[in-house]
Formats: sequence, C-alpha cells, structure tokens
Amino acid sequence: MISKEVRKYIKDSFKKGKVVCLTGAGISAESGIPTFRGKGGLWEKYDPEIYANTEGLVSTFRTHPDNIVDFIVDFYSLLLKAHPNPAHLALAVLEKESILSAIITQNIDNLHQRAGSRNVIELHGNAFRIRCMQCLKAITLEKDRLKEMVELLKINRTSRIKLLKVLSRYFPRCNAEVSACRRDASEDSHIRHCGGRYRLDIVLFGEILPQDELSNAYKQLDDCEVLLLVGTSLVVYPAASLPLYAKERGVKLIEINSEETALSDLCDYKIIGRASEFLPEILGVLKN
Ligand code: BV8
Ligand code: ZN
Repeated sequence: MISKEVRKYIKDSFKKGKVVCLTGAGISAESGIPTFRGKGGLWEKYDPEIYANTEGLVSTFRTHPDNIVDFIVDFYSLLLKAHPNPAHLALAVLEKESILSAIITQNIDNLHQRAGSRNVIELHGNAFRIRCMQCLKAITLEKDRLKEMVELLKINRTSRIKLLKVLSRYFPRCNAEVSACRRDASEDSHIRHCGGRYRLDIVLFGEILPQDELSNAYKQLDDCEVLLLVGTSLVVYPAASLPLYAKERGVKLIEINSEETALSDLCDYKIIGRASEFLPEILGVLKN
C-alpha cells in the first residue's frame, strides 16, 4: 500500500504539474520478460559483453553461431509471448487522462505502445523494428515474420552459411529510392536505390543512442514537475543521467522498484514493490 504521505503528494501534484515516466526492464518483468540484472535475468544466462555489443555478437557468430541463435530464439520467444501488464496499462490510462505527458523507456519490447501509450520515447530502440544502416529508413518487423525467422534459425542453428541466408531474407538490402544527380553536366537526377543493409533497430553497448530520442527525453524534463522512475536499476548511461538532470532542475523523483537502486537516495519518494501493483494504485488515488 502506498503511504499516506505519498498518496497526498500524488493527489496534490500530479494534476498540477507535468508528469513524465522513465521505465526499464522491471516494468515488463511481470509480462514474462526477464530483467537484465535481476535474479534469473537475461544476463545471467547470456553475457552482455557478448550478446549486447557488436564485437561480441560478430565474433561469437564466427566461432559459435549456434550460441547466437540460442540467444535470439530465447529472446524473441519471450518477446513474442509477452503482453502488456497492469503497469503498462495504468501508464496508458494516465496519458489518456492527460496526467502523464510522456514515457521515456529503455525497453525494446513495444509493450507501452501495445498498452495504448502514444508518446513513448525509445532510448534503446525497438526489437520489432529494423533500420537501414545507410539511409536510416526504418520498417516494422511483423510478428509472423519474426516467428518464421525464429523457426528457420532453429533449424539452421549450426551452419553459419545457412544462417546468413536466413538473416539476409529477413534483413534485406534497402530499396529506398535515393535521388542522385548525374555526375555529368546535365543536372537531371535519376532514381537509384539505397542498397544499404538493414539491422535490428536496437542500441547495443558501445553504440550511441538515437540523438532525437535522447534530446526529446531531456526536453520532456525541462518543464516537468514529477519524474516517475519505474523498474530500472539506473546503471546504464546515458539513460541513467536523466534523473540526475531532472533533480538539478528541481523535479520531484518518485521511484517504484522492487528493491533499492543506484539512485534511490536521490529520490523524494520511494515505493518498494511491484510496478503492476503500485501504478494501478496511483491511478486509483488520482481517480478518487
Ligand atoms: C553509449 C540492448 C556512447 C537492447 C542495452 C557513461 C556515459 C555514457 C556511456 C557509458 C557511461 N559509462 C559506461 C557507458 C557505456 C554503457 C553503460 O552505461 N554501461 C553500464 C553497464 C555501465 N552505455 C552504453 O554503451 C550506451 N551507449 O553511451 O554510447 C558511448 C559509446 C562508447 C563508450 C562510451 C559512450 C548504450 C546503452 C544501451 C545498451 N543496450 N540493451 C536490449 O537488449 O534491450 S542496455 C539494457 O540495460 C537494456 O536496454 C535495459 O533496458 C537497460 C537498463 O537496464 P534496466 O532497464 O534498468 O534493467 P535492469 O535489469 O538493470 O533493472 C531492472 C530493475 O527492475 C531492477 O532495479 C529491479 O529491481 C526492478 N524490478 C524487477 N521486477 C520489478 C522491478 N521493479 C518494479 N516492479 C517489478 N515487478
Ligand atoms: Zn537505405
């Protein structure tokens, strides 16, 4: 149960000023997607040094392609089975009631959007989207195609050549039209296709975050009253710098987490427990 003091603060301030929410893997834990650092987390089984950074992925693909396949199959099997839980749904209602202005998420599981949230700033990308590495055109990876890809990867898990064939089918060359002026004198332009290679639109360690998303996240904090921190260990940067930036601007920090985090002492209020219990409770406080 949220304490009386916090309930009173929520009641007084959430309708007065702008509320923004930063979420991490913990909000999707009850949708069946393991967190990264918690007990039984993804990184217990798969070392992020290998599986969440380009060099690690490329070198392992060369030596043990089946390990990469196992990671992709495990990861996507969880994502494809997951559904928004009451925590995602509560945030979507808070946005609909114009109480919550934006969600800044580190998650790539698309569950906020599936819960109905509209203003979602994805700092680390989205596992259901691929992006051309040349012209940055983005396209959605439909669930059925992903399921098909996972099945084909499973069948071909030990042969690198066959795996590359499967991957090139689902991560094609980009056919975006790019106009290019002729090199000769005539200025008329002709259409050619980009030809770049698509890749998953997720940010791995050592990769820079999408700058528009990151600057939009900071902008959301400039005129905000409250920043809700939900289900994030706040150890991954630059996402973890957002609460620090907010605090410097006098924004109130409320943390909802099943345990203390790296930045708990910075927070004005700490609600220790499950997001799927406390976010609906916050909704209840504001409705009555
Ligand atoms: C970058 C991939 C420029 C996709 C991820 C200082 C400044 C800048 C960069 C760095 C820096 N110091 C170090 C770096 C490098 C690195 C970094 O931060 N490393 C950390 C580990 C120290 N950052 C980067 O590489 C970033 N790139 O900055 O580029 C650059 C380049 C080179 C060198 C310097 C700078 C890229 C970061 C993104 C990496 N990609 N994932 C994917 O697979 O998802 S990170 C990964 O961690 C996920 O995206 C995840 O979302 C993110 C953060 O983790 P959390 O979401 O917080 O999840 P976690 O498991 O940690 O915690 C869950 C929490 O939930 C827990 O607290 C738990 O208690 C709680 N919980 C559990 N159940 C519940 C719950 N709470 C409530 N209810 C529940 N039911
Ligand atoms: Zn392209």
